[in-house]
Amino acid sequence: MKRILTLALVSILSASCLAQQHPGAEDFAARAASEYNLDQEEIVLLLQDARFKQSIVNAISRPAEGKPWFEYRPIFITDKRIRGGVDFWRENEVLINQASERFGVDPEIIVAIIGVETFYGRITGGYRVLDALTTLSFYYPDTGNDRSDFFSRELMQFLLLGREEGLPLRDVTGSYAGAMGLGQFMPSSYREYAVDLDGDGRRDLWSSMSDVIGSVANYLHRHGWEYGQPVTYAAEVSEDADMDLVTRRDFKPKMTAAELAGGGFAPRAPVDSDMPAAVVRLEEQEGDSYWITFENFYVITRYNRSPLYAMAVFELSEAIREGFQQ
Ligand SMILES: [Ca+2]
Repeated sequence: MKRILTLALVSILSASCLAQQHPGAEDFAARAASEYNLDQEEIVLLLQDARFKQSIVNAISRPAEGKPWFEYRPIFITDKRIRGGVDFWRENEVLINQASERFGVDPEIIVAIIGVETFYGRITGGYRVLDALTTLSFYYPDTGNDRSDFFSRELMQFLLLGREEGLPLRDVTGSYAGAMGLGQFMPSSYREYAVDLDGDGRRDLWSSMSDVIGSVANYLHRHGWEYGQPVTYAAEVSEDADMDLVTRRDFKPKMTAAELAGGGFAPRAPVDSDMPAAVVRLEEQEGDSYWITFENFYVITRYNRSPLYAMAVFELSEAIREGFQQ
């Protein structure tokens, strides 16, 4: 009996020794209470259980999207990931068809997003989301682009998600940035776009394949996916092309295909001349390649802002579709 008491005491003591006070956490908890009617005391205790992780700071300081295209592409466009996508599609064909029809999103894009995000659920991230969002809210590294406000908002959304979905906030795991489940939804996206497609009353982005596939499709649908429309075509670039037309940040098409052709960037496949389009440059091993991108390309960048990401999803989707149709 005495031994058990001693053990209990030791574990209480070590728990309290481990309790961390994060800079700004008190204010955050007060805001959670005043703005969202969350229990302030509970949030304080929850945040004391959150751990600062140097590995998360390191990971956010060197994202894969900082690489040139020719180094980024081989991470995602592999035979294994293509075959995995074909298998995933075959295994979930009924659900994928359902989601594709209901939300008007091409099936190969749903498959490719899940493939790029988590290798079809094989790698969903081993960080506690609580640790990830706390670290990035209160200890964001000096990278010249302070995103701590973004992560602080996501931390708040995570708390609200816990209340709404009954998620065990101390146990939920995800990526180093706090993205969750097979489709890697950030808390705000989870709240806004996840769907309960299997109708069991919960939106489960880990173990309900129906909810996972439906949620990815709904996300793309809500951001404006156009079924059956092209994502991007390679561009033929004339010698006197106007390089100021190349898009660097916002991939929302602002010109027409005809205007871009007039500026020296012609798509290598026929498109309507009034089709909204943009031009994207990718860094190849030798020189650059140029791509005419359309609304659907922009929609993929709503999932991840990087044009490299959108191009990887597109290329993977094409390869998977070919494999699936064989
Ligand atoms: Ca469900």
